[in-house]
Amino acid sequence: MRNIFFGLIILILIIGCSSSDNQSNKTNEIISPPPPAKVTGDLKTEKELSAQETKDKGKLVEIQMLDAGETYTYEPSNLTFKAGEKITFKITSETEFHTFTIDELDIYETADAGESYEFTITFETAGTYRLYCVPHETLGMIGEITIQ
Ligand SMILES: [Cu+2]
Repeated sequence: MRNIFFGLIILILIIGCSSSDNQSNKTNEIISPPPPAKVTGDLKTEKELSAQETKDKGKLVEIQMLDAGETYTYEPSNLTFKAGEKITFKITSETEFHTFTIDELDIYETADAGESYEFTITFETAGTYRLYCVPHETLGMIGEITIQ
């Protein structure tokens, strides 16, 4: 009699546990929201702002300013854009200070060793512009930006 009683209780426990497991799994599947990209309200506002900023920055173009092995180059060094196109450049210096200089457009931007710097330019006038690095121009650190 006792054995039957305990057996019943164990059976009830097993059924109870498994059914509650099923239920919780189902519930999780239904109401589990996608993980939020950012958790707090403040950060969400920041995210919205940065999305707006990104929109206003136009197209992102990354340029590596390389200097390893005494070879000084922009990568890429030749770029073509359309007149009126807004470009945000992200320049990154490898291990030395470099500049992103275009005399005709009065552009002089710099990045310290190992650092990146972002700036936005809207190219208004078609033409071919000579890009160079002030300290490394004579070492061949030059490029060309063509605006069509
Ligand atoms: Cu340089």
